[in-house]
Amino acid sequence: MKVLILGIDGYIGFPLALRLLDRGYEVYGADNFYTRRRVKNVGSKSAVKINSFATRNKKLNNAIKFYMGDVSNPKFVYDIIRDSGADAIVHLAEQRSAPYSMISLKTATETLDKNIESTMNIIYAVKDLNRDIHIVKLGSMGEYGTPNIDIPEGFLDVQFHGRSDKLPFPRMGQSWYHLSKIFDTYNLMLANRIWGLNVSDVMQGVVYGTRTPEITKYKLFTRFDIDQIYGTVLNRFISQAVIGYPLTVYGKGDQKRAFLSLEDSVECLNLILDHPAEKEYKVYNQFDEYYPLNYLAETVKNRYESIYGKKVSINHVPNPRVEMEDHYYNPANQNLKDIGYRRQRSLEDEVPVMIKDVRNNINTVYSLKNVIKPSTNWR
Ligand code: USQ
Repeated sequence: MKVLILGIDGYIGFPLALRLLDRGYEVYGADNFYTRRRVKNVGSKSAVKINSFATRNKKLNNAIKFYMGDVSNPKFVYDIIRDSGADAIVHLAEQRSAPYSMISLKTATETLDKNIESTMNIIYAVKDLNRDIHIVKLGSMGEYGTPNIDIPEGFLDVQFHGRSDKLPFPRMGQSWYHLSKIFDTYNLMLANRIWGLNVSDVMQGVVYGTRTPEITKYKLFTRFDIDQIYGTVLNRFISQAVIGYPLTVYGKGDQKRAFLSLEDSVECLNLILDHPAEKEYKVYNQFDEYYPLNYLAETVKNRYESIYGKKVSINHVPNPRVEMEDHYYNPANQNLKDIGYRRQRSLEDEVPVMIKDVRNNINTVYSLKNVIKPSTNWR
């Protein structure tokens, strides 16, 4: 099978490429190295050392057919879909930071424009060039927000005034980034309804981790961001513990979020590719477990203290985001289990591995100390 990964240089894109190559897929990839540039612009870089894409691919005997370009450019998207002859496209090439989208009007509209445009380019190119292509699109669990009822997978059985229907679950994202994903969701749903496109829309939780078996095998790390804009919560907590910086829990810390390891994220995407949507719009809630942030902080603190004997403190900083800090949360992920998903790596498995990898890059982490403190405020 030929798979075209958009955003192949990214945190998930690169390990996914390694997995698919090892499993015998023909891998094509596109990137414009936007994340590398943006992270540099906020004074940061990957805390774990990574090679340039060219070096990575060279080490793989140039097994990845690479296209350099921007997926918000329609001509580029049509050209690479035509040239690759892809059977499936995995779209991981969107602006991925909620805090970035909340800096200013410019970053909000940039996020909305670029993300929506890229998905629309894929939709139209697939409709015009080959409607059999399976579109695997990375959405976000954050599209749902934190409603006071269970979260199903995309759709809700509704009874109203004596009638019933299955309707899209209300989306209540809490940043312009999450809103951009919500627009993608509705655009993909419509594309399926009117042209029968094959869509798997993946509502992914927060990913953590430094490794997959292929990263270890090829000794090719993926990026690992820890700054206040691009770093996600567990990756930040680990790095903070390593350099003796108090863990930055935002607000009360009883916010619950859905999480999964990098290994599980890559495995789930592989499973979804192996189970293509057939003229349907299918939603997967892609996560392993959900936890309150306090539980993550305590886990990192306890593991670090027990392995290294050094004290880790937890600091409840004023929440820079507007979000509920104590709420009901109960999302489903049955669709993934139905196609064979079984957890590969638990939080407890991953934390010590991450600590070790980050400690191996401790000087870089120290050098990023001044971009850890949250300074992007939703208010
Ligand atoms: N948080 C802290 N301390 C920190 C950083 C974050 O307490 O130092 C809290 C945030 O307030 C939030 C939670 O941790 O409640 C998650 O924040 P995050 O920065 O780890 O993740 P988020 O902004 O939600 O976005 C990330 C990815 C995004 C993906 C999303 C999945 O950047 O691309 O879509 O996770 S989800 O969270 O399910 O929407």
